Amino acid sequence: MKMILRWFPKGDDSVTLEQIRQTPGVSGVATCLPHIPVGMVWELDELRALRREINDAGLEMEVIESVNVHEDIKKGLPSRDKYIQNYIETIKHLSAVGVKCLCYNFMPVVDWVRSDVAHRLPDGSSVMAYRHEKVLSMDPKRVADAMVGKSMGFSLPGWEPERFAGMAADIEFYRGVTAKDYWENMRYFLEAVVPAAERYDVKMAIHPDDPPWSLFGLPKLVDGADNIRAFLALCESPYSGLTLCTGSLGAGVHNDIPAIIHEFAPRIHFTHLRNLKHLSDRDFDESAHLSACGDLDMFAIVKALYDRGFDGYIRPDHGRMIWGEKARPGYGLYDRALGANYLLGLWEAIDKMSGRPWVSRDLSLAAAGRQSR
Ligand code: DNO
Repeated sequence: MKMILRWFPKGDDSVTLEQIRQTPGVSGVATCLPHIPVGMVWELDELRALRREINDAGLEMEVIESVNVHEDIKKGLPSRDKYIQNYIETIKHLSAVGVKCLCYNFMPVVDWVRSDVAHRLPDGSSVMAYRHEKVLSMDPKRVADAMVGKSMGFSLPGWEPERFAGMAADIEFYRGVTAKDYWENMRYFLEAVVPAAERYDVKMAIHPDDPPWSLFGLPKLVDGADNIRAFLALCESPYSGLTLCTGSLGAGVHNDIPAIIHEFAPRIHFTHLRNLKHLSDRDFDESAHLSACGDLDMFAIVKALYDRGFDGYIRPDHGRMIWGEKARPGYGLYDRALGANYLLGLWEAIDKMSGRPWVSRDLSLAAAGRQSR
């Protein structure tokens, strides 16, 4: 298992690589090239420069989050083949710079959705929040404006401005797309891309839909155990796997995350661990990582990963904004660093009590790797 943190390059992050390196137990970052328009090839020289910057800071770049999937692929348009070829070329380049895991999603038009990205809690911290009726009362453009408007001047991953122009027309387009068509478009993409992922040894890890229910009449794909099972059956290769995002799946009160881990463990390559507190079945506030702060039992989640021999990547997901920090919503330093060390503490305790400790070996290897650079 490797603990990593998400980091945004090109000066678009308040958190520095040096701060990440000083966070105990963190060996690398999940990163991206956000300025490259969706559908275009990520060129090798840019990737090499990014890796150099990260390695020079003593960190690894083994995970990319995300290479977004062009809407024409999700829509199944004839132009999709050109974008699929570009996606494959990007995978080849990622492999050449040592990337091992690629997180992506297949959500149509909009990525994750919140009604508020800076909801104040009584203790003065702020979190991202979701109020179902409020989201339903707005069109996606207004949701986007509300989210981006409170994002402290940082870009929001998945809410790139390039999406906004075509949003209304895209949503209209999907009115004519059945769930069956959408699954077929997904299959077409996987059948083309996964052989390349195998060839270049890059594990694909689809991110669940967030929240895990349909919005604005759009199709949903990865929202719980049944659809995860159906998704993984579309392409049996271990290179077509999952990003297990506890916050996304956990927003669905029907989802039993430890059971999902037990069932799909060999296909889980990346995990986003965070907690949330429901106000109703469809309303929630994100919360601090601790089990006591939300509805998810983080001990049971980490234990399930441990028991199934998880050896992929974990990152603490969205933290609260605390201690006066000004950062991209969900991606400040302080609460994610607390989260990382809480999760590592759980892992170490479970590990030591198991009688077959791995953690000391993993962490000392990570430390040794850094010293040798
Ligand atoms: C939000 C993130 C998502 C995620 C993508 C993966 O904070 O969890 O934007 O990165 O859905 O493709």
